[in-house]
Amino acid sequence: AASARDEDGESGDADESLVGRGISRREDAALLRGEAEFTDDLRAPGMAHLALVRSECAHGDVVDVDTAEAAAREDVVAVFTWADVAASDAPGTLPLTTEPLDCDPPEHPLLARERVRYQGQPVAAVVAEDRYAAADAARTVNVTYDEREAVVDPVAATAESAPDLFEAAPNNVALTSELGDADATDEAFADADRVVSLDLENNRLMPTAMEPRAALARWSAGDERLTVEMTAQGPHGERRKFAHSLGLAEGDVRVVAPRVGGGFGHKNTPYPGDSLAGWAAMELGRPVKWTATRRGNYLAGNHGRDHRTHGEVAVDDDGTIRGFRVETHANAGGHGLGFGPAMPGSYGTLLAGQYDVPAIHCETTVAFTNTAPVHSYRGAGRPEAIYVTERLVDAAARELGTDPVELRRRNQLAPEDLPHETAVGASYDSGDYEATMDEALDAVDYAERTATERDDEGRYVGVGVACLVESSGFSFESGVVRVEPDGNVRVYAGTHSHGQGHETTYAQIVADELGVPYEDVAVGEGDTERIPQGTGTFASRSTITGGNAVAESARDVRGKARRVAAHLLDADPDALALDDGTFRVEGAPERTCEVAEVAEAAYGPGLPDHLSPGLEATTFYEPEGTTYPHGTHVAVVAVDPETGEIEILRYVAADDCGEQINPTIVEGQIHGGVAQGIGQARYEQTAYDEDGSLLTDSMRSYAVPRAGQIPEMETRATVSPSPRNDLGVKGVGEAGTIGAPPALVNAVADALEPLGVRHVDMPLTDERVWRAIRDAEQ
Ligand code: MCN
Repeated sequence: AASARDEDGESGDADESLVGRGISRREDAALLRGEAEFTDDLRAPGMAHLALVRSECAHGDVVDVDTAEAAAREDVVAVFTWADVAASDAPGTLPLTTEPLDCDPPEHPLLARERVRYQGQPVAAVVAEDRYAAADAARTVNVTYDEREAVVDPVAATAESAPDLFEAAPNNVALTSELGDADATDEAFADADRVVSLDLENNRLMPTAMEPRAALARWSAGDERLTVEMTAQGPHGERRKFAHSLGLAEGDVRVVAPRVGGGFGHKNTPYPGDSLAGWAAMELGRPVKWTATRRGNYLAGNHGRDHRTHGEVAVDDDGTIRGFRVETHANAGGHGLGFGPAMPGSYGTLLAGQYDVPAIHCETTVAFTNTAPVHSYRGAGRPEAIYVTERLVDAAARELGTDPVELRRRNQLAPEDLPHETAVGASYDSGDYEATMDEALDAVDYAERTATERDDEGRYVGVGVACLVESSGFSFESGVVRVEPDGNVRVYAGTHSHGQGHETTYAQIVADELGVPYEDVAVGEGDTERIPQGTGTFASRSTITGGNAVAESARDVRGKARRVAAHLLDADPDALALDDGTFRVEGAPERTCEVAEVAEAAYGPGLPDHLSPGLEATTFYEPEGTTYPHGTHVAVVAVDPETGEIEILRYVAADDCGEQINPTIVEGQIHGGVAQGIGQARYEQTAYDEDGSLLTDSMRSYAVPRAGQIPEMETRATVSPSPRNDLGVKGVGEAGTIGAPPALVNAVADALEPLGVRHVDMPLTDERVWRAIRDAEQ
């Protein structure tokens, strides 16, 4: 990482560089002491509170919304229905984040028009003087529905007999996509010695951030501007959403995201609640706050995953993989939000995994159903893809009687094969996949392993390996570096940290690039008024895009600072070295000036004509191409054949995210991701009944793992710098959620192979595992 600052030889000493050091996160003290301000902590004079009346019916026509009792209650300011939104100047619908669809995009109204399509869809909004009055009044709103038949399963939804959600989308098909070469794949399958297939369900998940979604909207009638403080992963995207749904110019909306207590993908999508807070603030001329309840968040915050896949691998007897054929039905839910997990770019293009596979064909059908909209949850498409690949590779090895690791070795791309264009259009950049795999295998002494063992308690012990590739670095980001007149440095980026630690890592990058002390650099994100533009934080993109944007701005600022210092020191700019905030004239160490002096001069009078005032730079950075982090996760499990209970004995994650800005933060990201991956593999299952009622609408019924259910994990790292951006970095935020599910399912399949169990769908609850054992025995 030091290479980025070496172009003029200012810091040859990598040991002094901040990049690469695992310093503690500077944001944590305020978070741990409870001093950080979240949206719901904010108050505004005259603020009213908005509560949503959510539909309890998953599919039906709205016959009547009786608001009389609510409107008559003490402390209620107003009760709104779609008729009120329609009577205003606002369009009142949310934009779709992904186009084109196979059908005309069905609009998502802020409040249900004639029909509701998922349980939890907002039907009315109550605004009251306090939060409790709003919630109590919302309960008295009486909605009458003419119920329709519901469909919740994405395969069933596409059947002729299924009820249609939208006239414009026959058979509920929102989107179909095809990747790869069907003919070449057919040929590969015809020629191969064997075909191994699996039917896989990628279980539906509900992102569970500690903080539910919230917004505080203020309308300034004088200058007709809307300011919304809210839980956002990408404030500029939210600003676009408000402009679209409320009929405002983007420049007349300011979105500020203060501290945000976790996002995991579900605070990156347009929702009715926050737009309604904005709309109500404009209608009422007073600030309006909305904070989702946990149940509301579960009912209508976007869900993740939910794929049904038939996968096939064509393999020769010597273990050479000839092709993959994949057919997936993905659930879009009751309104399109973006279809993250089903988009070809994030799902199908990852299906080659780490392997040299000549032919791949993937067909995806995305179906509307009467369930909450499905969009991104940490990984959004990549965990689903790698799960398919790694389960198929494992199944092929078992079919051939080959060690699953040997089969992987045989087909893994070698460093000299990279860059490599896969049969589904991904262009891998760099990495030694086998070396990283060996790091993980060495940690569990894989080579010493004998055939499936039983432990002292008679439990079956299994080892599961999952090799992953991820895509990261999507789109552009803006970054501003400003040296204030007193020499302190402010950094702004269009990304948004809601737990990732950008305040620390961006400060490391800028302090290095600029040659100033780390303590002098402050990082700000999450304000559309301070930051020129932004794409936001998702898809492990921030370090590649935002990190490089602030690095480039810092380099520009340093160049300018050097010219100003040269003027002050009456020296040649090329004869200056900058370190720890001080410029020195080479060969004359007594001739120095501090960055603070340079800054004062840059803003003060007396600058020579060839220097313009100011010490600031803005960069719009777009990486040269996508980067592909990789890694291998290994799980060792023991399964009790009597009860189906699993114990994770070891979990090792070996990951490669290129140059690491902060190894401690990288490790923390992997820990968090693996915890969520274990949640998916073992506990979490979003359940609907056939009428579309969410059965898991609280943390009592939705099993997010507790700390005690997460084993100790061991991490290992290799470093393959990406040639596609200046810092040589790749993303790491999602590696854990990608690696853990296939590692665990492969481990359980390995443990239970002697019992004839071939596959168990996630979540691997005791009951499911026990049933799989019992069914195999019969
Ligand atoms: N990092 C690093 N060196 C690298 C790569 C990353 O030091 N080579 C550091 C980064 O500078 C940053 C962190 O690791 O501090 C994660 O960086 P990156 O991989 O760029 O991912 P993003 O910052 O874009 O974060 C997004 C990613 C996603 S997609 C989800 S979802 C997610 C996640 O990060 N949600 C999170 N991690 C989360 N962590 C917390 N605590 N809360 C969430 O909601």
